[in-house]
Amino acid sequence: MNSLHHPKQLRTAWASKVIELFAANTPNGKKVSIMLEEIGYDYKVTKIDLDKGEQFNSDFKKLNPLSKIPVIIDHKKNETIFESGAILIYLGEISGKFYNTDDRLQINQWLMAQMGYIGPMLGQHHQFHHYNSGKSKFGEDRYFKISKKIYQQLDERLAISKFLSGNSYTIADIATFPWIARHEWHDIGLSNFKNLTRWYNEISSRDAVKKGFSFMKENELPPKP
Ligand SMILES: N[C@@H](CCC(=O)N[C@@H](CS)C(=O)NCC(=O)O)C(=O)O
Repeated sequence: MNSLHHPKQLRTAWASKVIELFAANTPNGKKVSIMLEEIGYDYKVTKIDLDKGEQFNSDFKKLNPLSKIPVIIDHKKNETIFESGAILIYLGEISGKFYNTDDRLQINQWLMAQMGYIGPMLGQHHQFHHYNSGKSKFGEDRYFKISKKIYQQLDERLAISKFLSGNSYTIADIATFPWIARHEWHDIGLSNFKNLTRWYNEISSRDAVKKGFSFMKENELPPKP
């Protein structure tokens, strides 16, 4: 991380960028870059190299005591926010976009479902199936089964609703999309889930999503179902 004590010349280069995003190229990082693109905010990205353990550096721990990305600093308001769901809510509130006051009960439910269930379970599936296959049959079977169930449940929801929380695209979709975009790792077959695929393709085609998705790797696109 190189951003907490910037040399003067660097500071002026991004001083006009109000939001600073500390992230890595992961689904949780992409949620925030996609949201920042969607609301059209100017932002600066500071990469935290998780493989090198930069999340445990004392400077970063001051921003997030839990040592996890993403974190944002809103330099204009002098606010530091960690936890991707809290960041999306904050950006939704200050921009007035994708977090409609009338729909908040529905949006909050689907956002919390992503934060407490969909993300953590698919994350465990990544650990057992993608990164460490062969090490624990119990872990592999358990999270494969739960991940398939999540695909099924999202497909059923999207059979009766255009987006997760209703008719509008919201921060609940923005939070969930980058996790489904790891479908190639999941080996579940996204294309077998018609409604989830329709939702995924529609979100993938948004310009802001394409831009936010490639925030750390030029031309990286959401993989096709
Ligand atoms: N609930 C947190 C989860 C954040 C999280 O797990 N971030 C991962 C990368 S996607 C991380 O920083 N891992 C580094 C570590 O745990 O050491 C959020 O949504 O912001």
